[in-house]
Amino acid sequence: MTRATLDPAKAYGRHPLQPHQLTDRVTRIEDTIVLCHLGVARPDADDWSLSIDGLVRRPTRLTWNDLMRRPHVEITSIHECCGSPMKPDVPARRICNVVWGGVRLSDLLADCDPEPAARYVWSSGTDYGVFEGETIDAFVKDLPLDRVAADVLIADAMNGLPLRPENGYPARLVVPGFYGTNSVKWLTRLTLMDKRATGPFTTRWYNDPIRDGSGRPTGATVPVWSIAPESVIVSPAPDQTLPAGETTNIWGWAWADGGVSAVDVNVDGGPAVIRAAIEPSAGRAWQRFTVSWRPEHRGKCELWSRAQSADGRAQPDAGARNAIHRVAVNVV
Ligand SMILES: Nc1nc2c(c(=O)[nH]1)N[C@H]1C(S)=C(S)[C@@H](COP(=O)(O)O)O[C@H]1N2
Ligand SMILES: [Mo]
Repeated sequence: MTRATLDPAKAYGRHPLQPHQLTDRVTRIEDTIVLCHLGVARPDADDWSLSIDGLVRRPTRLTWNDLMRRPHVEITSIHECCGSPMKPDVPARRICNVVWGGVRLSDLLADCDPEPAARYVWSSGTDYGVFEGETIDAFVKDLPLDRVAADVLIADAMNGLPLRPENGYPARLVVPGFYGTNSVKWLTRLTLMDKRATGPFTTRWYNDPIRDGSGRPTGATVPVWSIAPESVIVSPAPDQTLPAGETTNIWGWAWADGGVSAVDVNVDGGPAVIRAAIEPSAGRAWQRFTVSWRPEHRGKCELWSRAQSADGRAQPDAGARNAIHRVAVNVV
């Protein structure tokens, strides 16, 4: 296939909503985040194909029509950009919750007969250019092969509509539960390999330092794959005025790869927390939490929420991309 044109061939992103504006359970398409490191590629569906090769006994190439003929599923999932790979300590809060439509990668891989030595799936997009001074032939990411069975998709739709160019039209990878960076847009090639991908987006960038108990880097790193527990307070909004003595609902969204088991909310700056009511984890979607609160003392007050993942991790106070979200309100 011919190389996609890039328009414009420079980084492009959108981050339309702040946490207090995330009132919809499913984020409207025009409100979703967008992140393109190398510009928006514009491949034609007629010209598009997806090759699956590497450690497989039957390499294959799918056209757009081949993909369309496959059974499609829908998965509602949190979609989160982890923020700048150079700033793993800064919460970007670029999040939305969308319905992906597409074909299960596990179905496609079964036809290719992977070899036992295969452990990772390398995924390439057609975009290219320069990022952080480095010339990039193609945006290449990877994921563990054993994750594919869960619900990895070759997606061609978002919220029931064809993908927009900036979201990866005609088709992209979606790895629900992993940070957005792993979901390669304008996907054209999947390669099964026995080691991690060698390009800069999997070696130089998107590997977080592991710190010891006192916060010092150990020298070891962990790939930016699995989404850490996180929560945002949607209501009240920052600087909102709340009447003293009246009950108000504090609510927001919480999520983590594997689901959230608890959310604690703090309303008075002290150590005490209120355990929020939280809806049960449903697939990959974010979960609504609620606390009812009757403020007594007039003045400024800071609220925060802390989510705990089903596997027992909790949001840190600060210094991490999933640090707790604080909202200052005025009680009058
Ligand atoms: N081919 C390609 N895929 C890509 C990117 C990219 O620059 N090129 N950006 C990644 C990043 S960092 C994120 S957060 C998500 C964003 O997906 P969206 O723009 O559809 O929200 O796409 C990922 N997939
Ligand atoms: Mo991202």
